[in-house]
Order: sequence, then structure tokens, then C-alpha cells
Amino acid sequence: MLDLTGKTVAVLGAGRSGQAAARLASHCGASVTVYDSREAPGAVVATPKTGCDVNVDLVVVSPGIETLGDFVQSFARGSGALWGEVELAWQCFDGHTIGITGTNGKTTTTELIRDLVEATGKSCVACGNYGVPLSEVVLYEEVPQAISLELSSFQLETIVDFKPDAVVWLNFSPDHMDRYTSVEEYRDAKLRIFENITDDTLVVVRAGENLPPKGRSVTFSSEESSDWSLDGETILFGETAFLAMSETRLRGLHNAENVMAACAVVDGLTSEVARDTLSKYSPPEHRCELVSIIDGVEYLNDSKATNLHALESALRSQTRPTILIAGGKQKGLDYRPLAPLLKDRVKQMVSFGEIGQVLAETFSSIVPCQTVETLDLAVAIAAASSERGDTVLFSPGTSSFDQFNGYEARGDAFKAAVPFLTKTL
Ligand code: UMA
Repeated sequence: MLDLTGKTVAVLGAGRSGQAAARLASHCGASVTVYDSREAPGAVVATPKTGCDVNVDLVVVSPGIETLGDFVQSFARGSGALWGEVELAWQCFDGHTIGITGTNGKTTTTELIRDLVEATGKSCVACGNYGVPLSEVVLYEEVPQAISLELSSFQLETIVDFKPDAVVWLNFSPDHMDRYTSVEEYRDAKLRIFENITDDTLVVVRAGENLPPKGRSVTFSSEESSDWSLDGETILFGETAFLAMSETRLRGLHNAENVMAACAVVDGLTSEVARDTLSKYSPPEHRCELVSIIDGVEYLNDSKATNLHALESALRSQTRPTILIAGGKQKGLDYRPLAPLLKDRVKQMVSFGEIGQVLAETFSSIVPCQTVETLDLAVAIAAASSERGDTVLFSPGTSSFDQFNGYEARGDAFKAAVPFLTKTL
């Protein structure tokens, strides 16, 4: 364990990361003060804009606080080192670290890796941006042998010596433009995951991502030629069939890529162990979640799709004829960019809620559209129009607040509306 005896540490942010980092730094012997820009239990309130001028040996920053902002910089000036919570925790962890980053699919992949590592006989915990700070995990009574560590660009901004034993780079698309001044800046933050790795580090990366040639690269892709690939429903490693996606509850090309990445990064994984493990895996709720298969029709709940990008990504990953249910709050978004994808993947659209009419007017020349008031009605119409082999995809493409209290409540309503829910998987 890292020795901070006699050192002073300022932890910035009293959220889950900050509280855990403070406990860990104290455990390492430091004298710790937590600062927050708001009233928070156990924290000193520091001016939201300008922070505080303190001189400490180490400043540990929570991921949600902008590293280059005045708040953090006021603490950093005159202090010793500046570390993120992940750096502090990793310095205290001796086991096998698998770092996962990417714009989409991180959480699912992090869970898959955890389950697969455990199935090969090593204890493993999913943590990081996943919701459980690594600082909590290293203080567990039984520290796991491995960690499946989901890493956000925010967390990667403040690493220093962090060196994972294996890296998964899932994909990249613009995001978090409220924090970064350009897409390049966001990508640069993510690329820091490669900063300290060496030639022998296993790097699992989606083919065509144009990344720095570092580490021992293994590629995957559902589209391009790669070490791990997809043939219809079957995941191939080289020429050999490894796993059929239909044996899992995961659907869509993006999930096939998540599975490939997870299988590729786990040492000593056999096809039998992967099949057994992944057939028991239930994906996170509301993200292209397979709710039910009724008479050969798959019902997917993607209520988490609260914007255009998420809806696009769900559509892109459909391989079967799709009936799309979309709609919800009027957020003033322009849905026209969806037209080519809709034409290509959707056989019928049922729209509902505040933007139901707008969606139907926008797309009725491209795809048969029907507009209804409520989600229940939309599900009934989609079910009635579906045929064996179709997918009914509920991917609203906007927020839920016109009719629900959030995407979870909306997803639950979809699941309740899907007929004969018990006659499932
Ligand atoms: N605060 C300040 N000054 C500021 C801004 C915030 O003091 O200028 C304080 C807030 O008042 C609050 C605290 O900082 O008390 C919050 O810190 P935080 O935002 O880092 O939140 P945590 O609860 O510590 O959660 C963080 C991650 N949050 C973010 O990155 C925004 C969680 O990711 C992560 O799961 C958790 O650590 C455990 O590692 C969440 C997230 O939304 C899920 N991540 C983003 C995403 O996935 O898109 C990147």
C-alpha cells in the first residue's frame, strides 16, 4: 500500500469518488481535508469559482471537477502533485488491472469482463466510472485479484503513472462537449489510457480506430477484417467459431463488439467457459435490453436513448427487420439526419408523445409511420404489425419528461406493456 505518512492531502469533491479517496488517503497515513464547492458532509466549503489557496503535498481530484478549471488549479498552485482519484487508488492496488474506455458500451463490457475473469477462476470487481470508485475496492477486506476498470475521459485526464495490464478501446464518437473545447481534446483525454503502457501490454482495440501503435494489439470488429469478427450471429476468433450471440441476451452489432472485446482481453478463456458465462449474463436495464421474444419477435428496451446519437447507434446495430417506437419530450432536436438510417433499417415507425406528430411528418415519405398518444398504444400497434424474425425496438431518441419521471420509469412502462412478458427467454 502507498505510504503517505506525514503527508497532507486535499481531496476535491465530496461525492462518491472524493469520499472514498479521502478514506483511502487517511488509510495510507495522510492528513486529509476534503473540499467541495457546495455544502457536503465532512467537507470544507471552498468558493465554487476560485477554490482555495492551500499548500498540500498532494491534491486528489474527483472526475466530475474540471481539471483545468479555476477550482482545481487554485489548489494545484503551490501544492505538490495533482492526481485523480483513479491514480491514487491504482497506486494502492497490486492485482491485474484491465482498463476499459470508449464512448459507448463501456459499462456492459466492464461487466462482461468481470464475469469472464471470475469464470476463469480469478476474483474480479467491476469499478471506476462504472459507479464503484476504485478507492473503495482497494479498501475491501478481500481485495480482488483483478479489476475491470471502466475509465471515463474525465478520470484519464488526471492519471500520472497509471499503467493497466490490459487495455480495451471500444470506440470513439464526440461526447461531453460541455467539458471539452473540441472533439480532439476529448479524444486526447481518452488516449491517455495508452500513456504508460509498454510493448507487452495487451491492447484490445476496434479495427479502424486509428490509434497510436502501442502494446500488443488484438483487433475486433463487426464490420472490418479483424482478429475477432462476426459472421451472421457467430463470433469468430480467427477462422474458429467462438460463440453465437443468440446464446446470450445481448442484441445488436454494438453488443457483439462488446462481447468480442471482453473475450479478447481475458487470459485463458475457452469458448465453453465464455458460452456458459455469457448465457447467464443479463445486460444493464434500458440499453438495448432484450425484454422478451414472443412468436419470434424480439422486444428491445432502449429507453436510455434520450438523444439522437443514442437512437442512431441503436438503429445502426439492428440486423433484423425493425419496427421502431420513438418519441417523447419536445427538445427542439432536428431528426432529419436520421432519414438514411431509417430508410435502411426500419420497416415501420410508431411515434408517440410530444414529438410523435413531428416525427411522423418528418419521416412519413420514407417509412410507414403511425402516431399515437401513449407508449402503451405504441407497443400494441408495433406488436400487431410485427412478424416472426422482426425486432420491436423501443429507442425514443428524446427525453421522457412529457409523460414519465425519467428514462427508467419509461423503460419500465415499455416492459410492462410488452404482452405476455412471462413467456420469455
Ligand atoms: N464539485 C466541486 N467543484 C466543482 C464541481 C463539482 O466541488 O467544480 C463537487 C460536487 O459538489 C460534488 C462532487 O464534486 O459534491 C461530485 O464529484 P463527481 O462529479 O466526481 O461525482 P462522484 O460522485 O465522485 O462520481 C464520480 C463519477 N462522476 C463523474 O465523472 C461526473 C461517476 O461517473 C463515477 O461512477 C464515480 O465517480 C465512481 O468512480 C458517473 C458519470 O456520469 C457515472 N460519468 C460520466 C459518464 O459516464 O458520462 C463521465
